[in-house]
Amino acid sequence: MLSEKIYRKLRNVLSPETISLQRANPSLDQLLFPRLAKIRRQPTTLASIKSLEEFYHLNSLFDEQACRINASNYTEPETIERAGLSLKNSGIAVIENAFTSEEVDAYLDHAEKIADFRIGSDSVKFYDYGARPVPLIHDNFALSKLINGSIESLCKKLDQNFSDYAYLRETPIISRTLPLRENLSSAWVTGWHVDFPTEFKANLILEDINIDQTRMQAIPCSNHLFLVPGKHYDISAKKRQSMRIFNFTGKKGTLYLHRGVTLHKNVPIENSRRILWSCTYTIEKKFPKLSPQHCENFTENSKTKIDELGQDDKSRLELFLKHKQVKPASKQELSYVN
Ligand SMILES: O=C(O)CCC(=O)C(=O)O
Ligand SMILES: [Fe+2]
Repeated sequence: MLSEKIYRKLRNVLSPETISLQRANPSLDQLLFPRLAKIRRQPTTLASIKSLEEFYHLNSLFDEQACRINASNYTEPETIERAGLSLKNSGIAVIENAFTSEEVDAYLDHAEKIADFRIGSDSVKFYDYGARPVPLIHDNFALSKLINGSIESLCKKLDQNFSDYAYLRETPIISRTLPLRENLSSAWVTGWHVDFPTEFKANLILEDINIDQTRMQAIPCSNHLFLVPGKHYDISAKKRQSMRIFNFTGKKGTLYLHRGVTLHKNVPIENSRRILWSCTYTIEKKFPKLSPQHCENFTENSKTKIDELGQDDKSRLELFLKHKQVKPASKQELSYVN
């Protein structure tokens, strides 16, 4: 027990929780975080891990056109193919006009009633998720082909034998972000970080986001680096100027995706509110992050809809439908870094 403690202390000295990206040592980190290194070697988690120099080069070649895909210009399979490719190359993808304004309004209507979520409410939390999840019966986003198709397309590109699913890992939420002076200090997400390596996040913009508003940023092609979840990677102002940084802006109905291995952060603008539908997906069933209460809420009144789903969509919902049999993962199990 003691040796474990000492090891962690030593590891923290060698690989601090806050480190400049330029000083990150991926080779050493692969030795210090063997569990993470093993997961990153899975074919669907990465293609190959690149050095910082190789990454800077890829980043300089980043093509914003390939990343912002206007769904109105393509068939659905074409959009999915492009999004899968963009996720592979740069770790991010944006699908404009993924959903119509009417579809978004219909969802918000239910959200106001069911989640007791009022866009204009004056909660002081940085993130506010409303009182309860909106059931699947009113949610046409969670199982949309644009999301699971794009993730599964990426996985097939990384591993031609891939035949699994993009499972919903958590209950979809409406996430309202409202940076205020008094909640900024607790907002860990405002530092550059990566999420779980096998996780994918889908966000749907429910209210237009402009460049001068609270938004997410990501570093294109950082998915090729070996970065450790739970750390903050500082990037100096000077370095930022020479790097391509992507801003997740867009009109209502724009969908954006990022891989857990992609470096990203929130850019908080005081008093500038952002409203998203948001959900995480996983390609492995091992790590559901579900509360039994949220599973009940999400599947409430939705039996007919679930019964009518095809077998593939039923599988994508498996973690919810079988949640009573699934033992919730412990904090330790949920961490990839131990
Ligand atoms: O709020 C944001 O823009 C960043 C959120 C984030 O870190 C995430 O979705 O993983
Ligand atoms: Fe994150």
